[in-house]
Amino acid sequence: MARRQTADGGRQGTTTPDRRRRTTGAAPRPSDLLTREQKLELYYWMRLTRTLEERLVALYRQTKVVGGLFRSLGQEADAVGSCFALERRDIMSPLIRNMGAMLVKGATPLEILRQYMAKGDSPTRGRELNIHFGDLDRGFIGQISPLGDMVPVMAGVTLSFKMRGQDRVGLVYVGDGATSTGAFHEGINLAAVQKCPLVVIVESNQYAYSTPTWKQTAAKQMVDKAAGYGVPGLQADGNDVLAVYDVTKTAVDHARSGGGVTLVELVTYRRKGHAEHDNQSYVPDGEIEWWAANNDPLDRYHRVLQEQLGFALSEIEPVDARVRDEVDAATEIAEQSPPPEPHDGLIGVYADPPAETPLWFREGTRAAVERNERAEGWGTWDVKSGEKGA
Ligand SMILES: Cc1ncc(C[n+]2csc(CCOP(=O)(O)OP(=O)(O)O)c2C)c(N)n1
Ligand SMILES: [Mg+2]
Repeated sequence: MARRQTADGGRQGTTTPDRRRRTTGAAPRPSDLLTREQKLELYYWMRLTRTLEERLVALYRQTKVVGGLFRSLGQEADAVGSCFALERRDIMSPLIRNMGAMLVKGATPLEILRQYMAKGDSPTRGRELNIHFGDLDRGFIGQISPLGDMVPVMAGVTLSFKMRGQDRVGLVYVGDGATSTGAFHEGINLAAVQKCPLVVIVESNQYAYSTPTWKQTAAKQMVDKAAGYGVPGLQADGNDVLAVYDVTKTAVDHARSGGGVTLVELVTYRRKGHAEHDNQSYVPDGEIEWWAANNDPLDRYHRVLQEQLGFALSEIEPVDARVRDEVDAATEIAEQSPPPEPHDGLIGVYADPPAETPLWFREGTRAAVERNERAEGWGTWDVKSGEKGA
């Protein structure tokens, strides 16, 4: 109960530099080895995530988005910093708040805009919505909604890497709520026992829908759950993109070197509701405002770039301008995309030409009933005459 006492849910302590150093291990930190260009690139991906989501909100209000709109406002560092620790050949399994991770892995703003607007030339041709799409060539898997279920899927994916002797790592995102599902437990347990090269990222954003974390798990912090599976647990300030990168890179290196699973908890905060329709009436007064004013990941990294990493404003501002231009250009194209054709619903579902003869029940309802379902004299239908019996 005590964790709901302060405006930030008792999390102010996680933002201090001291804590970052304690949770990410000995110097030099992995992020110290990033080039200047890569450090600016981290800012680019976070800014792109935010601007693209803001554009989606505008489109949503114009009723151009089909279905729900899920934001990662305040969580951009968590998605971007973690995915940035992967190599191109690695596989990542995102959730609705990991658009930033998908962008890092190569999803484009145009694809995402088309997908949210259910356009005919979107990655799923309008058959799925929001960021529910994947591309194994680029290393991200299409997500499914049941919470925690991608953990066993990624246990299988990474077990296959191991059995094939491939130098590849998997990373799966779950929310704090998803850690309370059976699928999470079974998946991480199997991966731990099999020493799969898997990183499990738990995004502790303090809520699952309208349920605060303390109401759905008695664990004090998600990282403590690692002990139950016999795997290392690391925790980082999820609003500090360099700390997120450091802790994830440590876990990725551990997996790549044969060490197996690491559970990584990223402590952050969901500043928007579950989806755009959610008015957040269940959130205590002042909590969202506290995080917006004191712990915004973009504001923080903007300051770090200037005050600690020696970037001039004249180097940062062109990134903002580039992002604006890219999102504007993608929106213009996506808006002109056509809606799906009815037959788009079948493409990619059935093999063409069919690998097998069509199943009997597709040959015609009446014939199928006559030949397969009703024995002679059964019920009121007379098979021979094709008429109703007495
Ligand atoms: C097994 C299952 N139960 C319930 C739901 C409905 N549901 C969708 S999202 C959500 C909350 C998710 O919370 P969390 O895992 O913390 O992720 P967050 O949305 O905070 O990123 C719920 C309950 C679901 N998709 N799957
Ligand atoms: Mg959550």
